[in-house]
Amino acid sequence: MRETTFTPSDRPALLQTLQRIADGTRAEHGTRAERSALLVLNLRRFREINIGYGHAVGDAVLYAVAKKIRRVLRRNDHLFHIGNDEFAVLLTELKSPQIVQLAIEKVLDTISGNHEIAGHLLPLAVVCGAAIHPDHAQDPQALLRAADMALHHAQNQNLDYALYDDSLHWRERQHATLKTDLRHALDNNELLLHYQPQIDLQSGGICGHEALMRWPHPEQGWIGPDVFIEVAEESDLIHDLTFWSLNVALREWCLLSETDKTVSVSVNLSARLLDSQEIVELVRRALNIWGAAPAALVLEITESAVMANPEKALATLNTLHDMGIVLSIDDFGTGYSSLAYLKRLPVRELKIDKSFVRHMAQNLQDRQIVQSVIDLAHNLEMRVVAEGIENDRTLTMLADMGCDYGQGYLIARPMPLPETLDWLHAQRENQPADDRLGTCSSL
Ligand code: G
Ligand code: G
Ligand code: MN
Repeated sequence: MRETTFTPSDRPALLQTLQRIADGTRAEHGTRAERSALLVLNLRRFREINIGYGHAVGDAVLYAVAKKIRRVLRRNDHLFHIGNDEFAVLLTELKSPQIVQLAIEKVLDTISGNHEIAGHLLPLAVVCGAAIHPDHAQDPQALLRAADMALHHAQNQNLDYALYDDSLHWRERQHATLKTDLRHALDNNELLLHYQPQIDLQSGGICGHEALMRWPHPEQGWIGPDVFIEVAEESDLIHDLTFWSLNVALREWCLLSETDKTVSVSVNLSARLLDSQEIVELVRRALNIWGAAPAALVLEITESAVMANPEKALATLNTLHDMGIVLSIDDFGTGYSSLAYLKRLPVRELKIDKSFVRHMAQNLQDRQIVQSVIDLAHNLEMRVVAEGIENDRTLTMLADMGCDYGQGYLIARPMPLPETLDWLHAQRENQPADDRLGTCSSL
């Protein structure tokens, strides 16, 4: 087995070994070929260790990890240090592909946990991607790429490990194409914001609009944000996309709020943006460009985005709150909120997820959950928005239950800007100011 050195120089050695195996398989053509598996391992949070404890401790961690991995390998397996915080393990002469999973679990088990290294107790973990030769790829570069793809998949999906399969290749290609198209769409201003109005359930007045991104793709038709936001989140594109949406929403807010400057515009923020303060700068710049009042802007974040990294999210949200921006927790009830954090968050608004609202008129349990969220929000001095209102009974019920604001297909679907302006105009024409709710419920 090769000695592990801590310079990223073992990649050529890995490729050479893979080549030998590929040649051997070809020589054996016709007989039953032995399988090999390539595992690519990435040490989680190694950067933080290096920054927090210094490079000497970082190196000691790499030595310790290599030693531990080697201890669980068989005599014919190989270990390589192929990058800063990356190792590769080559398992040879596999009797069956099922053994790969057991081997991966053995390697992960030996690393994950607290280890005393260089006088520090350090929590370690690795994430692994694996591909099998010759099943997934024949030549060394392709096999390494397949294992890398599996690793990325595991990292994106928050898994401990992933084994390559053909759908990953397909997904990766789809994503790569979509990413290029999205970049192009952004540069050529082909994206749009649609708006869905929110009404005050007590007075019936219009209180805001949620901006929802839409992408009319030239070949694939309309692509929804649930698809392309994920693509954007895999790179820095999410920053540009967010800056774009903030700018467009604030520019168009001037039109949406023409007759009433207390009307707000809500923009959805990706979870990925809460981990750093960069979003603060984007928001500040957009507000400056359009001279908009911070209080007109509502930023929606999902509860799972906050809970993924509560301390960092809290720091970012506090800064945004101090700027005067209204923060809102979206899809409330679908994540795992810690009430201890909820209490500490500088949040002014809770949005009850539509999955509780849509059927609440027929479902007692949903109704009870909705009432509990309304009470929780009010006790924490937050206002509460019900989304997914689809029928009159739900609208009336929510008003009676003390819910502040409502949004849903009954009131209006998300609409392009011109349609939204027409809708606003029609609302003003048709409704006496004191009877908006009545008219709304007959929409
Ligand atoms: O509008 P639609 O139902 O297709 O939205 C699907 C999901 O995409 C929703 O969860 C919504 O919050 C999210 N979404 C819509 N527009 C944006 C946006 O501009 N940025 C982000 N991050 N998410 C958005
Ligand atoms: O995750 P978020 O709450 O941002 O998602 C908002 C999405 O919910 C909008 O894009 C819209 O398409 C969808 N939506 C809005 N109102 C309704 C509704 O009344 N019923 C349903 N099923 N979906 C709605
Ligand atoms: Mn939303």
